[in-house]
Amino acid sequence: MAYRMHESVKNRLTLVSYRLPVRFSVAAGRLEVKQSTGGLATALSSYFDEEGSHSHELRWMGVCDISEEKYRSAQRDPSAGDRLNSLHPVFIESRVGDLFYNGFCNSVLWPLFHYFPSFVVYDDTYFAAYRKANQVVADEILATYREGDIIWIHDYHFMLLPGMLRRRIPEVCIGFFLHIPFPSYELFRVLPRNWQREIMSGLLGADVVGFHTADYTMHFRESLSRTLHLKVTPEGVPYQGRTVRMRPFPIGIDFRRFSEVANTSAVRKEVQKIRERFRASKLVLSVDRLDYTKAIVNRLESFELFLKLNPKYREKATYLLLLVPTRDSILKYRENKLIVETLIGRINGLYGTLNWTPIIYQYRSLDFPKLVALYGASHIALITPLRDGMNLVAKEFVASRPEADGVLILSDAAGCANELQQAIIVNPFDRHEIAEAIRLAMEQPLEDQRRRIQAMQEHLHHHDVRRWVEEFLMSLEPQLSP
Ligand code: GDG
Repeated sequence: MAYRMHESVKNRLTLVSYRLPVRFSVAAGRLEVKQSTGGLATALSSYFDEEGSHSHELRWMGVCDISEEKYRSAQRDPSAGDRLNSLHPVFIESRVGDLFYNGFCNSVLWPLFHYFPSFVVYDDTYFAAYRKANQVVADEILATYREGDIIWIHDYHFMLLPGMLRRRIPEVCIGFFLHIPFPSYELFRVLPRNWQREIMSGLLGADVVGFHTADYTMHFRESLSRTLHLKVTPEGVPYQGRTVRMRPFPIGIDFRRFSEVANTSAVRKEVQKIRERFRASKLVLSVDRLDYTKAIVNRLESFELFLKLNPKYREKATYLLLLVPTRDSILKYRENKLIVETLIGRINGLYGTLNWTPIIYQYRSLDFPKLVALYGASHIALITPLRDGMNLVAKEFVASRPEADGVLILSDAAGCANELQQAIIVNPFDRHEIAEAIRLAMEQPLEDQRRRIQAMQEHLHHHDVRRWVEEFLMSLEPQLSP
């Protein structure tokens, strides 16, 4: 991979995230490498895949999808050498890995930080595995550490890691970024006290802790003062002889890539094809992992309410529901899938006609140009999570509109609602408000659409993923030795 780094940062950079930007598998003894989907991998790969200086070294550490034995014994394609060399897979023993990822990460932290405390599963073995997995990654970093390295840790999987590294290398430069919301203390306090304290002191091992929004930063500050009784100043938190800084860094997308791909003749043709196929009706689109935080049931019921209250739009609006498979080894996810699929069947049975299926449902992921074509072909993007750290899909839809038409309906509980204020902003719990927003979007005059989409495009163009990476890395500069 030809990675580029901010010019002023010369030191080697280690990114740490749960997933690597690629997924490995082995077929007929050969190592196969596929691009990962998912918000973080998409955003960071866009930036670091760019051509640029090779004088800086970058490596990306993440948990390997396959066992160490499989990985090491598989044959490699020699032409993939460079790309593979900058990736540093870490191997976690499968039982620990399961309790860590499906257990503590996705059955405790994920539901709690997204305000679903009743979905949290309490199990002491989960936290022990979380600690162990963080330690495995810490050991790997420590074993390969070079003086001056910058370590940029991503997301809720590794909140203990900054503290583990700091204890062993007091002068190490560490940034931490949380991609999901940091909840109000009223939620955080639900965790056993010793877990609260361990997580907080783990995060304080970093020099800079970043969040998507000012609200998440504020919640974190409050939880710090309530759990560790620290004095939080506007500059940061004095802790063990250092000052830990914290602030919002809203993530951007690769705006240029979306707007350019949306303008290619292949994608334009595909858009045309989809529009012709749905000539009689306007398309309402949503793209999500099939996760309960995305409130797909609520959204389907809102679409149904829209059809019920506005009979003139029957056969004139089609909802394209694209759901990406995710975490299906967790019971809550399997239950949610069943509920969603039953509901789709009921609504289609009730309202569908020989000429029209109200909801078209796909449960798979698409390749990038197909996704951009769907963004371009749809009239409305309906993005209504109950909680979402940022939500990149909303930004990608806006970036993929070459004619600056279309309408974005957006939940006020998505981090990006702070930035995309020209969207129709809704309360994701309120089905009536969402149904009414769909009606308004169907009727929004073209000049109004253009004014709103253009303003949002301008914002996204100036606050893209490059700027996000650079601002975060620059915030670490005071910590770097000259
Ligand atoms: C976490 C936070 C935060 C989706 N379907 C396909 C596909 N995607 C890509 C989209 C987008 C990404 O996946 C999803 O991004 P999100 O932001 O919605 O969500 P998470 O993965 O949950 O990420 C989130 C994010 O981190 C970044 O900080 O915004 O709040 O939860 O980029 O394009 N890509 C392709 N085919 C698909 O079918 N190629």
